[in-house]
Amino acid sequence: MKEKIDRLKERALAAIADTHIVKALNELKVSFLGKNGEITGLLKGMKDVPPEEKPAIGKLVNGLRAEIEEAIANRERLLKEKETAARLESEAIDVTLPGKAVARGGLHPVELVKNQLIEAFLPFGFDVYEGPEVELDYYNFKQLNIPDDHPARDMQDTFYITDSILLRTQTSAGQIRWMEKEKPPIRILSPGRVYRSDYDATHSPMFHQMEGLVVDKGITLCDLKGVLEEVCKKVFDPGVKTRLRPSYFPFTEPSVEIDVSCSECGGKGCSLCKGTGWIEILGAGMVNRVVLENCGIDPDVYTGFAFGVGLERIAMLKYGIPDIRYLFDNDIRFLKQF
Ligand code: 2U9
Repeated sequence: MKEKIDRLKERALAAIADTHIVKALNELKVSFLGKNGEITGLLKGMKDVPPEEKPAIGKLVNGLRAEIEEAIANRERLLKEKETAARLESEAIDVTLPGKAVARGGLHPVELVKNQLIEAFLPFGFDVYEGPEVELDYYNFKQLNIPDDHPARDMQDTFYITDSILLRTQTSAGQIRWMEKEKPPIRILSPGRVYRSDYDATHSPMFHQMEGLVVDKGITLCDLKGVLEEVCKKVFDPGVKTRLRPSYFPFTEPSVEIDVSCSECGGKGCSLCKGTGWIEILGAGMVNRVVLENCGIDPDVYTGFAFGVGLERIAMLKYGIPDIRYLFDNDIRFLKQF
């Protein structure tokens, strides 16, 4: 029996020392110390030991059990330490590595121009109102005094949805809605998308406009000139010069076009201003009394001025963009420059 105990001791300690994973160690634990394990087997064999040897052999078996338990516990601690060290090493993060930069978005040049214009107009007390893009012929043309035979009403120029519903060609359609609801004094800015059947380097079937409308007692062309000159100085350059040229729009009377002095040549004449020294920026005028009447506003009591500007055109001039289509290609190399 003593020999058996010695052999088991040798085998168990060698097996424990040779185990490299905790799971295998647990299996050894069961096979030596478990209910059906080898130590239990030895204890069962005690019945064959002569009675006088039983105390000494019992002591040896219990001593062996304690020794195996201790060896397993020591080995388990060692293996767990090794496993933890290996896991920490494999999961190690090098905090000195450079981080991944988060790409920052930016505003589209048309959005930039829109915001610059809104900011320039706000001190004059304008509200911002964006009307619907799908409009009635009634608001887009009829109420704006655009006659039935006007070329803009042609199917070639306007996107019709039905005979009386269309994609708005100007944001003034929304301003008519506002004028029908609100009483003067009125001061609104209407930025938004408009649609015209046009496509080349300076025209896109969808583009953005900012239109504005002021209606109150005693509004004159001087107010129009003063406000728009101030805005041009803010948006372009404090030293910019402006001039008004006579023009024609059905919804304004008189109508003007406003030019700013060419920033490229300072007014001497260059390819940008086509040798004139001036660049056309916006259209404007005193609101036609027919339009005021259409909206239930008495033109003998109230007068107003209105203006319209194409945002893509301003963005192209400000940032030197040669073709309007760059603005809609969404090429990140282009957009990143703003
Ligand atoms: C109401 C009455 C009149 C808005 C105006 C213009 C002149 C104009 C063009 C500029 C470039 C359109 O985008 S563009 O092609 N606009 O020239 N717009 S006056 O007149 C109004 C607006 C609202 C009730």
